[in-house]
Amino acid sequence: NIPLELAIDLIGAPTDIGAGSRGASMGPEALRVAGIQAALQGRGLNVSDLGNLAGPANPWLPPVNGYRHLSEVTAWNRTVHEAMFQSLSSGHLPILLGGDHCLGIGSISAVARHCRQSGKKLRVLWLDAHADFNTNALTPTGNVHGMPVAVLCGHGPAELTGIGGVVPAMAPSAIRQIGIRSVDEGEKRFVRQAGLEVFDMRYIDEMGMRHTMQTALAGMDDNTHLHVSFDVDFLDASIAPGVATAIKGGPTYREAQLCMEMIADTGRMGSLDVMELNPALDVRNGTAELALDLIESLFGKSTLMRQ
Ligand code: B3U
Ligand code: MN
Ligand code: MN
Repeated sequence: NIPLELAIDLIGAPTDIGAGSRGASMGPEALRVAGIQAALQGRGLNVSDLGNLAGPANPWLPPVNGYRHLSEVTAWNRTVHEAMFQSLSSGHLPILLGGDHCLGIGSISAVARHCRQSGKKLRVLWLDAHADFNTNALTPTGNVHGMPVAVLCGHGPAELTGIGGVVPAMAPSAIRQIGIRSVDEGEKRFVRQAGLEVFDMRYIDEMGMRHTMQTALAGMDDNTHLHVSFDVDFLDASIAPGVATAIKGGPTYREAQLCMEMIADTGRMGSLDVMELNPALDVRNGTAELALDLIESLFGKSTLMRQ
């Protein structure tokens, strides 16, 4: 379903500036060591590794006004935004190698800007254990990786909500959250108030991954740009230890594979974030290898029987 002449750009964002543990800064290199470029090239795709973006170091300071490292988070997100937007403008499919999930702000604001410019409809799939819908008033930690969805929907500091030039960068109705199982109390109320469409683990348990994905992907057409924001802590903690906040009760290997395969079947994925991979907490790079296995499925590895 993915055209073979498609050019893919790998963009490394080696920072843990929005996280509560150090180590996601090593995520891009772990995915390279796992062989991401060769694996996707082996699928007949034309893959360029654009190397790593640069940004401020992590000063590891306590939150100020409910945000940790706001100026550094802003600098990284501006850089990510420009790199993602440039790749999309060239007609390429960018894969952002995170990096913690605060960088979803820069990434998805760029995708939204590209969609406005090209007249495409935006659909975002947010694969995550967390809703990432905190604000500085609601957050228990001050870590901005718990806030990107709220910021993209216009709730947050002006230096972050304004990164794409239009506030809000996207409407809550453009996003589908899948795999959610750890949401803070105030955050829960805010998710409901905003009307986010959430397919939490209770929903997946009751309805199954197949129905979940059919519903989450419904209503897309040839003019839809599908962005996948894959927080590796989406996966069950027992199969993916290499993340800062591993949460039990997540999708199994088979459920995650089906999720990725059904995304591939749409043929509409135009950009991807792979976030929160933390090699400092991983075991022999196994979580990076698992993430790569699933990324290959996003590009149609397992759909040989369908063409
Ligand atoms: N909701 C918590 C925890 C969290 C969110 N995202 C991650 N952790 N990775 C918070 O800090 O906002
Ligand atoms: Mn996340
Ligand atoms: Mn998460």
